[in-house]
Amino acid sequence: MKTAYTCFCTDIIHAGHLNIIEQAHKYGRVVVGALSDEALIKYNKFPTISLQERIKLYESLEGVDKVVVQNSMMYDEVINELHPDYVVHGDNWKAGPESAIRENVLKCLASYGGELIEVGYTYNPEVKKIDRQLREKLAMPEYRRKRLRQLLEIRPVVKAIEVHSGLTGLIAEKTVVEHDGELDQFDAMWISSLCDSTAKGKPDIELVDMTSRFRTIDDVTEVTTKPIIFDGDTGGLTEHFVYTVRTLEKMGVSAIIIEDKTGLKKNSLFGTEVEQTQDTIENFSAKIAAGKNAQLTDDFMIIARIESLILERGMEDALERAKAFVKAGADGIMIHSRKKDPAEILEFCDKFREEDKHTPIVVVPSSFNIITEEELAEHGANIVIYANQLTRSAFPAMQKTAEDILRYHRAKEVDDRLMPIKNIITLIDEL
Ligand code: SPV
Ligand code: MG
Repeated sequence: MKTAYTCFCTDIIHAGHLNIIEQAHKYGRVVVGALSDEALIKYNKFPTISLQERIKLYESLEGVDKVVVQNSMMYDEVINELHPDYVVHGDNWKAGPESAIRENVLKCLASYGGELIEVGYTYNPEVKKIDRQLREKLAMPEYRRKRLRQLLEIRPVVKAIEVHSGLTGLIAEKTVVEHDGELDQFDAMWISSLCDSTAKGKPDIELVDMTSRFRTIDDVTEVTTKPIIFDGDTGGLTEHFVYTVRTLEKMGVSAIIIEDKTGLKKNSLFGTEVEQTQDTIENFSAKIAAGKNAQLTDDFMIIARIESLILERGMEDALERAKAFVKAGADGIMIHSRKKDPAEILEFCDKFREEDKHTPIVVVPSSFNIITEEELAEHGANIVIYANQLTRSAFPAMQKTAEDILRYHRAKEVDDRLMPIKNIITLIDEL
């Protein structure tokens, strides 16, 4: 009896999957691979049911003989183990980053004479509707909010990128690349106060009020499903902060990061060039505790950001604060630096981890951009935020286009570097 293998990465079975099983059944006994949580996430699909539930779901389908776990989106391991005579897949993976998976399957099968069977992908209105329902479920506040904590359990390092609008949200949501034989994508979004303010043409001094910041969150949540980490600046007055926590929770935001500064906040990357005042440990601990007391769910995280290295107050001060803020209830610590050399960040991570093995550490490698996510994770960092790169890449591109149109009195000269309108439209979902 020959074996036909197919891999599923879905929480809901629709006609398309049933068709693949039916086709596979014509070739032999059907083995279905259930993609592991970690592999699913890398593939830009977040599970809404557990792996065990997915296995049970696939086992219950008529025509399925066996279900195995596939631990990587690439097929090497599973094909080496099963040596299926056939791999059956929908024909919707010939273009885009998924074509790397197809290439991988073809290479594995060629090594022993296995065959790839491609089945016309069913994309009828019912399938479309189920796809949409799954996305909508992920976009709902109760699912989105807990997703950051789930990712911290699953991912070796959670990668967040700055967003400040629906469009940048879509870039964070949809960008997937094939690299080193793997697909990769961002896990979360960072609503930076710097970039949110910059997008509104305002300085990053807590001038853009919370109502306006919430409006940005609305624009982002409207078109995305990934979890949000909100840059809450100083958190403002404690009496106001508790309301901010409640609102963010309701909106489905996963975490707020507040920094231990007081008075007129300026962007940290100015360091000691501008006057900035660090809050006392007592005051800031009280703010954290009040926020934790106000939140309604266990999902939401309040992360304390320590400015001691930015303000050149020393490593000991940073570590003392970290310890105190965790004691006050902080769910994570963000340590920031504006040095190009990551040494002080790594020293902080190593020393903090000597005493605290679990509290998540967040880092923002804008200045110390030489270091990789993997190296940061080796020193105990759990979340890496790319805090401003989308804004910083868009701004000079727009400026140059404006200058060149003025220079040439027409737009022809700039056209080569513009995205065709058709491509912009493909980014935006139509219902
Ligand atoms: C932001 O992105 O707004 C931040 C990070 O707070 S930084 O600009 O590096 O201070
Ligand atoms: Mg900020």
